[in-house]
Amino acid sequence: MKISVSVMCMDYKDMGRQFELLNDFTDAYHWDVMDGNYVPNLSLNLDMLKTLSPVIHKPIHAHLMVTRPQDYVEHLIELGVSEISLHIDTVSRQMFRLMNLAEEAGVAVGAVLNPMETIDSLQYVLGRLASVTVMTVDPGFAGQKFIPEMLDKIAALKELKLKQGYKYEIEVDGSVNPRTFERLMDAGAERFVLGSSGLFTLGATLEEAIAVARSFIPFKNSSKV
Ligand code: S6P
Ligand code: MG
Repeated sequence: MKISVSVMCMDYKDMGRQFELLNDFTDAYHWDVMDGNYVPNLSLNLDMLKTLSPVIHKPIHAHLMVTRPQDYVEHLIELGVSEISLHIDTVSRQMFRLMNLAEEAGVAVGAVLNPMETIDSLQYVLGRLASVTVMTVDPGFAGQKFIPEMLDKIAALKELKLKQGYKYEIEVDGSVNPRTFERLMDAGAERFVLGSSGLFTLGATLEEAIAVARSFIPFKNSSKV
């Protein structure tokens, strides 16, 4: 069970100090890249990643919400990310090429399923993937409404994983918060992306928000802060 904090939801005025606090809390950072084309929004870019890497002391998972992931993969490898997650509808003609590139550089590869997409399309890569991300909101924005139908998709991924002995971690992204956490965990989610509703809006300060998050995340409530 792991937590991945969504960097896109941080307070951009105060990032250095926030990373200091979050380094003790999170298992990884979730780095959303949006190109304004695949989704109608722009988010974190690669220059920001380069500037901030000295204060980031946990693995970085890049979530590519871009029309041309092939323009990003090599740069992300150079910038030292640990995992790159690709939306399956952007890689149907290049999944294996991009996966080989990343894996040969020692970078893990994940696949992301939008709410309307099914597990079947991953049939030929499930055995190689380090993670499968189930989007529990449509991609593009923080602060959206949870899509409960995704609980069945998570459960099906968990069943398949156990049956076939696959190694992928089941990640959930979108509206992961005190209202949804238990249902997601019961369905089989293993890695939880915490953004605005699951962390940053939970307290008046980030210290307070982390304390609240620790109280509802069963495997995080024993440590400090
Ligand atoms: C959404 C993006 C997510 C958000 C996160 C926001 O397109 O991929 O990673 O940053 O879901 O969290 P919340 O609690 O506002 O939904
Ligand atoms: Mg994301």
